[in-house]
Amino acid sequence: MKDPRRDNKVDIATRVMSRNDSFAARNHELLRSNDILTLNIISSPGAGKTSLLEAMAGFFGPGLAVIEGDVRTRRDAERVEKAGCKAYQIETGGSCHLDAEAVGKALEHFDLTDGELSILAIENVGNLICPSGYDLGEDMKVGLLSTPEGDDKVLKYPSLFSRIAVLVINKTDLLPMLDFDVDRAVRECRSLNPNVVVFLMSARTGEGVEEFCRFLKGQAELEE
Ligand SMILES: Nc1nc2c(ncn2[C@@H]2O[C@H](COP(=O)(O)OP(=O)(O)OP(=O)(O)O)[C@@H](O)[C@H]2O)c(=O)[nH]1
Ligand SMILES: [Mg+2]
Repeated sequence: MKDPRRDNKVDIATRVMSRNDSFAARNHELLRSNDILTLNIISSPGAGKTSLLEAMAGFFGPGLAVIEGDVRTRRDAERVEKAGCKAYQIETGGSCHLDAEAVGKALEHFDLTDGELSILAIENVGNLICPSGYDLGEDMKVGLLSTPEGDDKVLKYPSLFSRIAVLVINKTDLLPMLDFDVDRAVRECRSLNPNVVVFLMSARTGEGVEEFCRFLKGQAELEE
């Protein structure tokens, strides 16, 4: 028997996603036409997204702009501004992910046309599930996995780890205290996603940050 309630849910979900996709396409076109490489950075809460952005601000300076996504507070935008680059905070008010419409509105707060900006990083709300399904108009999704979370997480959250272009394993300075098996996490990510590019990093000590930034610089130049 047909279940009208179920059909209704499927219909609504399809409409929400196609609405999001049309805003995402608009964002993508706007950013591409201004030669800006855009990253959608996704991880669980506390994996080190903002710490990485603070370190990236030291490398890119005003060539980097950041859109921050959190349920509440401007704390992350304040940290990134203090580190030296322009930031705009989206407070979702409860939603566990950013959507392309909110990012489109946030883009109005930046001058995209002055030629100074080459990289836009969007820090998504800390969550390994919900953000992975929403295209924001980015060129690449960057997934962060921090060592205290455990090396088993990749296959437990395949919707994220199968979609990322780059895997950053952060908090490598803690490896001597943990049983995190880097090879296992990388192998399992490659089993879902053979072309993923991997960086080992400690946003705390700075290890691996420059290598990651040089990779992004290369990507930004390639895309121009
Ligand atoms: N030991 C160590 N600590 C780190 C590293 N990177 C970040 N941290 C610490 O981890 C904690 C969380 O870092 P954040 O950068 O705020 O993490 P986040 O992913 O932005 O967190 P949310 O925005 O809340 O999801 C802070 O206390 C950081 O100092 C690292 O490489 N090594
Ligand atoms: Mg943060």
